[in-house]
Amino acid sequence: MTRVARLWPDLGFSTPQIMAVLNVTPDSFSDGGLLYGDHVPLQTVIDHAASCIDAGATLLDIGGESTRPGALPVSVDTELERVIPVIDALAARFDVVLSIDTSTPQVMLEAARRGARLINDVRALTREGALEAAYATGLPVCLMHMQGSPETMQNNPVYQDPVDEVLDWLMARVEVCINQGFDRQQLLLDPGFGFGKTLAHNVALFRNLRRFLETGLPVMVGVSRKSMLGDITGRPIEQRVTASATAAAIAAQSGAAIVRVHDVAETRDAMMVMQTLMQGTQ
Ligand code: 7PJ
Repeated sequence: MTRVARLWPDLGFSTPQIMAVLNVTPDSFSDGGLLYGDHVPLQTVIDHAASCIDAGATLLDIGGESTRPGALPVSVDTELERVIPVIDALAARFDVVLSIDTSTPQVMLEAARRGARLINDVRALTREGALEAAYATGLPVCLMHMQGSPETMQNNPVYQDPVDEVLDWLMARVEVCINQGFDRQQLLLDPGFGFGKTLAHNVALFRNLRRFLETGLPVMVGVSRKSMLGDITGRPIEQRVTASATAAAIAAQSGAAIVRVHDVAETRDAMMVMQTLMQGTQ
């Protein structure tokens, strides 16, 4: 409980927060593994983190297991080798919230020990031992929805009603967490854009963010550079910055507590303009 208190007063959520993505995988879909520690010195990661913080990020999301469509799981040791040096380096230098993007119990425990203050799990604590490990850390957890697994999730995802189904599934996970002993205030929800969803499913979820907000839990949105934005604009990944900033600003304006992005400066500008010009218009 004390660690929950450490997180939320820092951030408040009175205004939407920007979470910068720091991938330390060799096969991240969006940046081609730009920050992979095996090829790139730790200093490069530190410099990138510093520039994200300068640009307005208040959370950094550190992930060592790629979840791109088609990606295969990595070993626990590989994941630890990728993320722990980065967490150590960033925790020693920066006072922002470090988030560990993992589904692996051992990584949750070790990252928490090294100073991570949020667990971001695209599998919503379904991996064996993850629920117990996350609970043991005392940290807040973002529960994300995914249909299927990264290997196969984009092979013809099907829903009767994506909004009802994603929300029901997430609320069932909330229930499991609460039965485990979690405080409701430790939990965040994320519809999981692009994780086993067609463009139509993603659009339906985005247009109905309100339904997720009605749970009273903070909502995280990650659409940065994703293929749904490629589907809308016809642009390849490296040309999706404007689309990403626009979508993040709309998510923030719609009530998202955290937007998870690659392009922090552009997102901040879009959010500020949207916030200023639309204040009181809804
Ligand atoms: C998300 C994520 C997301 C949360 C990734 C990518 C793919 N975590 N991790 N939400 N996406 N909570 O960076 O595009 O949407 S990995």
